[in-house]
Amino acid sequence: MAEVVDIRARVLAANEQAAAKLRDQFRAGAALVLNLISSPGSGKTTLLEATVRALGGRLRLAGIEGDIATERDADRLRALGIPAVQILTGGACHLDARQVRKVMDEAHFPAFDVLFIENVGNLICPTSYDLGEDFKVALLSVAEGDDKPFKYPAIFARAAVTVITKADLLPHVTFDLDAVRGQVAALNPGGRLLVTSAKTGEGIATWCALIEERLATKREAEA
Ligand SMILES: Nc1nc2c(ncn2[C@@H]2O[C@H](COP(=O)(O)OP(=O)(O)OP(=O)(O)O)[C@@H](O)[C@H]2O)c(=O)[nH]1
Ligand SMILES: [Mg+2]
Repeated sequence: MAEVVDIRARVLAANEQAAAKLRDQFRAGAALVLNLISSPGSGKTTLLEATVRALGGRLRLAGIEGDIATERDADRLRALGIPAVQILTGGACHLDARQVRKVMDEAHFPAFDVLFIENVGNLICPTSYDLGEDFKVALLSVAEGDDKPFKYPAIFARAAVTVITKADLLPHVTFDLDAVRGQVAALNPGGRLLVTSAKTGEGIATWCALIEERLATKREAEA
């Protein structure tokens, strides 16, 4: 058991080193980087599609998509005209910083203002792996149940922003939004919570404004 813990600690330490290098690289490029984490099907790629439609004309956006199989998500972003690279993890349930560095170093990745890294869909493994991002974004769709923040506390405690998705479905599902607000506030008092629907457009302008504000703040801090 002690050996397992030791190996895990070493893997995470190596990841931290790679993430620190990535963070330096992103800072040098004056770019903002978001790491999106949620269960499969919560609406990560759909939110990114809405974001590209809203912000693509103003900012240079790019995507890295993590999945077990298929290029589907990267294809969806490329179809909207932004550069996107698919990382296939070969079964692993999360992206790691080394994989992101490989994309940055080898793919002749074009310069960007904002990079969205969509992690492999689940609320558990991606939480521990720093990808050099500025902040993590946890997504929770209203169809998943209003008990999830307390059941998966690590991600909701670490994500600077929680995005509730599919708000258009609220009339059709049992989901106590106030209860979720309370759980997220308890786990992460400094965090933001946004309510969105990619279908109706609710909350998308607020989400895009948050991205623009965080990018401006980062650039001012580095200037
Ligand atoms: N009603 C409704 N459906 C949505 C919304 N956003 C996404 N969906 C649907 O939810 C399903 C999953 O959306 P995706 O964006 O592919 O989810 P994802 O989190 O990227 O999924 P993985 O990459 O597989 O983890 C699709 O059928 C979307 O059309 C929304 O705001 N409202
Ligand atoms: Mg997706």
